[in-house]
Amino acid sequence: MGHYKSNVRDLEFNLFEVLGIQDRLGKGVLAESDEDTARGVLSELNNLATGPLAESFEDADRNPPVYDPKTFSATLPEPFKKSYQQLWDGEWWRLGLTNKLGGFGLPPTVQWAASELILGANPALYMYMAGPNFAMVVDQNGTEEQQRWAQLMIDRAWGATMVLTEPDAGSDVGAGRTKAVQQEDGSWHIEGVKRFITSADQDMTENIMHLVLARPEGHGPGTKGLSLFLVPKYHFDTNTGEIGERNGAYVTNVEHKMGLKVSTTCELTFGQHGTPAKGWLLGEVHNGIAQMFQVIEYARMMVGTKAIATLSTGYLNALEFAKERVQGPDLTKQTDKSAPRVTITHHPDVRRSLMLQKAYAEGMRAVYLYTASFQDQVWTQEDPGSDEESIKLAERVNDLLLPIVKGVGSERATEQLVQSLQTFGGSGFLQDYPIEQYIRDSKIDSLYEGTTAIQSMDFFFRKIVRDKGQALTYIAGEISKFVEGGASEPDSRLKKERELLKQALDDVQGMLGSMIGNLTSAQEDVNNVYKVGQHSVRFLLSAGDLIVGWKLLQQAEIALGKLDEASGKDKSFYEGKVAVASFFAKQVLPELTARRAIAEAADNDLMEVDEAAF
Ligand code: ST9
Ligand code: FAD
Repeated sequence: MGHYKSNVRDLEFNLFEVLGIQDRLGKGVLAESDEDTARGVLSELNNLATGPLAESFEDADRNPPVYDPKTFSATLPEPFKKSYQQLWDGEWWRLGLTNKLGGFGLPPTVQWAASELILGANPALYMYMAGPNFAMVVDQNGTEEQQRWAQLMIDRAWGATMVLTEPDAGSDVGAGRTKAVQQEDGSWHIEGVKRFITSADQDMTENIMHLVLARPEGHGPGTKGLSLFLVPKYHFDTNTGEIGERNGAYVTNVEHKMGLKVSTTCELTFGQHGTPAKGWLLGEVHNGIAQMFQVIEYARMMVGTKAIATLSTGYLNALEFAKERVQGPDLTKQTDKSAPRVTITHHPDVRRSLMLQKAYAEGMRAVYLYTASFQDQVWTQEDPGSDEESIKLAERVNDLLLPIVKGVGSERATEQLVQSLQTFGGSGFLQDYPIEQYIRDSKIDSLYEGTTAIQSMDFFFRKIVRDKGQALTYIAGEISKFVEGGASEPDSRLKKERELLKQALDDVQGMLGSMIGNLTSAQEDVNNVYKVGQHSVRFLLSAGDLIVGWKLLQQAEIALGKLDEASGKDKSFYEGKVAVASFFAKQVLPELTARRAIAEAADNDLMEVDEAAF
């Protein structure tokens, strides 16, 4: 058995029993797909993921890529390349594409559910497969000529990268100094050094298209002065895609990392080795940061899904171990030294930890698929009763939820994977089990694509304040509807849990109220904005807990409706849904009241502490 334990049952529960996506299939751009197609995709990909894709996961960690400074090239381990070839040959790169570019005609909900399987089995494979998806952004923004290049990127299976970060420009992308100088033929010469660029070299594809942010000479400071350039590793015949001369973009280092080692993280140097690094302005318009954010939004969703996928397999591995591991007597018999020894699943603390792992794994899965359901509306441009307004709202809600998927997903995964390891006891510390690699491989998820602090500020300042609370009001309204839904059934099994959810909603709204108050008062005393900054991550995580609690309860309600008819594995599955929702409502949501009190008592003492006193 490979390391990867998928949860197709839960993916299908979300898609077909909670979100009802089958009603969306078979129409418009989804005309070619139905429920069987979607289930078939998950089943086929699950076989590939748990088998050939997972197979090279451990080997690629122990035998990471080798960089040769003489040729500026990175060589990947053979077993990993074999897995990649199988993924490519299965044409899974079509999954995220529009019909026009050869996609399968499946909506984002199914695309992301399927992506979870690849990301859980061997995430770097997915990242190396960025070419077709990045080509879609080139197609959407490019000139007619560049749209042809996009097709070549797909047809010839090229790799692709997103190139923003520099040594002095990480979170602060606008500090980038890489410059672009226009040439007489309309192309540009890129000059500068980028760092930490994922997949910037590998030996699996004949070419790599770098999507690079650089500042044209004379353009202003900050992100708005940046433009997006297409910079291929090799020049190519623009009709056939035939590879030509080497372009002057060279990988000058590959980093040695804590985890995710098979994913090359490269220093990429432009125009400093005797060959100019030629680039072409995307769409011939200077709108780089907005164009790059089309890639970033996709990548943030991907990173959150990756983290959640890893947490899920971490939890399922821990659960399997716990069911077998016998240690100590039942707590009720602790004074009886001859009492029979029990499996650790009998110990209350192990149960607490496993149930919390399950809550975040399944709760965050529900959140990312709920987020994808808004992407479905945008993708299909149609929904029952939808009009331009509701599509705009779907865009806003998707935008609001992205920092939760990415920021909360990665933070909770990191935290709970440590608990998965704890379930194994000392064995978890060994490389005999996959958890230590999961922890190392997924820690990056709270760092790249915008750290958690950046996600929290995006959530508060852009997705709530700048949005004038429109998307948030929609979500709060949906939660309230769910809470009130219980009023007609006063004896409902979830009565207490609904009340706890209502309190959690009040608490998150209270936190937000105090933060908005501090932001408003910053007009008189600018230092008050520090009070917002001190609590923005706490607020993001709390909003995440609220939405996880809500989604778990919604699932529990559906499960309760099915329990009477269910038997065998299904019965256990639905009972698990009710148990986890109730546990989370009772053991996690009440913490929000304390977090609200902390945010409401915000002061600036922290900001006055002398740096030397830290
Ligand atoms: C990185 C890559 O870390 C890691 C992994 C790579 C993996 C690659 C592969 C992944 C794909 C794989 C695909 C495989 C497919 C397989 C298919 C099979 C299934 N939303 O607030 P302002 C824009 S890369 C949208 O003033 P500052 C907007 O245009 C490095 N747009 O910002 C805005 O203008 P306006 C990642 C947004 O103060 C403009 O920016 N690095 C958003 O100038 C300026 O906005 C980072 O993520 C948004 N949320 O700059 C950097 N926000 O306002 C993190 C901004 O007029 N830092 N815009 O609309 C930040 O995000 C900063 O907040 C900042 C600040 C740079 C935006
Ligand atoms: P910094 O920005 O220096 O942040 C340091 C700390 O300060 C963080 O905790 C951060 O949260 C905090 N901080 C910074 N600014 C603020 C602020 N304004 N408010 C509050 N806190 C703040 N980049 C690419 O362009 N393409 C890639 O493909 C890519 N892949 C990567 C792969 C790996 C393995 C790694 C490690 C990085 C990759 N990156 C890539 C870069 C990545 O996106 C950055 O590392 C990330 O954006 C953070 O930037 P930084 O490392 O410079 O940290």
